[in-house]
Amino acid sequence: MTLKLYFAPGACSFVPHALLESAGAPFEPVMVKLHKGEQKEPAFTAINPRAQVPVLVDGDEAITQIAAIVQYLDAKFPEQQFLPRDALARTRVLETLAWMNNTVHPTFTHVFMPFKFAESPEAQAELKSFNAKSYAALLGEIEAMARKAADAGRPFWAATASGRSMPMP
Ligand SMILES: N[C@@H](CCC(=O)N[C@@H](CS)C(=O)NCC(=O)O)C(=O)O
Repeated sequence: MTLKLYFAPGACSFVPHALLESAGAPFEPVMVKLHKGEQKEPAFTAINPRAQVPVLVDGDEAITQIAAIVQYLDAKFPEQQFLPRDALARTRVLETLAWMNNTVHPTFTHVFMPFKFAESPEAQAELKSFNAKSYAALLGEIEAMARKAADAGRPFWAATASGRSMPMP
């Protein structure tokens, strides 16, 4: 059964999208136009009631949340070694992935979609400027991580078996 990935251009769904591409696995990419609100249409909420991409569909199963999808793809394509086999190295990748997913990404969302978190224009403006500062600090942390990896001659964060780096959301 062919895997299906519901994705949106420029969205965090690029993480499993890049993994599927690098695995060379046959999969069907299904584009969801977020700017047109397609994620809220019944055809999509029947697949993910939370109205978000990415969704990986394998047979009758619809899997959401990047951290879960990444671990599923790692189990499904073990030869790709998307995640390290060594327990500590694997945990470090998941630690960074969790932080990107639960801290960096939501901070970014507050900057670019403040209307999701407050109603009044004043509250939205404050959310935007406050989170822009937090986001700049987070980018600084990411830059430091990248520099540390480069100095150690390692690929940025996680390497796949093919030598490519695993992208983070
Ligand atoms: N924690 C979720 C985050 C998913 C998420 O925030 N997806 C965004 C795109 S980056 C989305 O679909 N947003 C729909 C919307 O803005 O209405 C995951 O790991 O999958």
